[in-house]
Amino acid sequence: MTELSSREVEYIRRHHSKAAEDNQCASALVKHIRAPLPLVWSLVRRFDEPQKYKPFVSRCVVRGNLEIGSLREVDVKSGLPATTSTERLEILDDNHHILSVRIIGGDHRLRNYSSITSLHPEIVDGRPGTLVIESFVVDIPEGNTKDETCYFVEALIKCNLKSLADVSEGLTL
Ligand code: A9S
Repeated sequence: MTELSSREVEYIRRHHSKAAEDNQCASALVKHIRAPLPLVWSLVRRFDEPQKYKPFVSRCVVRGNLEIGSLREVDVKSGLPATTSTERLEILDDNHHILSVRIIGGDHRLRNYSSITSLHPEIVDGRPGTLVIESFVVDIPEGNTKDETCYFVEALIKCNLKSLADVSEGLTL
């Protein structure tokens, strides 16, 4: 991962500061997207349709409407070490463009997983762009090391952010 700029470090400190316990791992990933923030946010904010950009999601059902505490049942595609995940909407802030989701169940091994995604406007090559920062905290599963867990989750988030960039940039004229 490239070095973080002081601006990115400041955003992480302000919005993502979550200390990890000894039995947890925590990290943050950054993605610069060549698309305007409102477009990128319109995809990220859809707690009910993560499949709009997440490549591993095959289906998602939300009970009730989009409010803090809403739960979604996410079905993931075959070939992954899980089939379902139950996730709770923790933060959906349309003013500061912050989404936070906590995984509360599922047949996978990510216990006490929570993530925060924040969007920040920037200019890239003289055009409106979006800096996306996604951080997470998760328990280290029994039998795995901190490094293995961090590597596994970071790889998945990198795929999600790459896909978010591809979809957003593909929608940008
Ligand atoms: O979906 C996300 O935003 C992030 C992650 C790490 C999701 C991971 C996942 O959905 C799998 C892709 C199925 C991998 C869950 C909940 C558990 C996994 O093992």
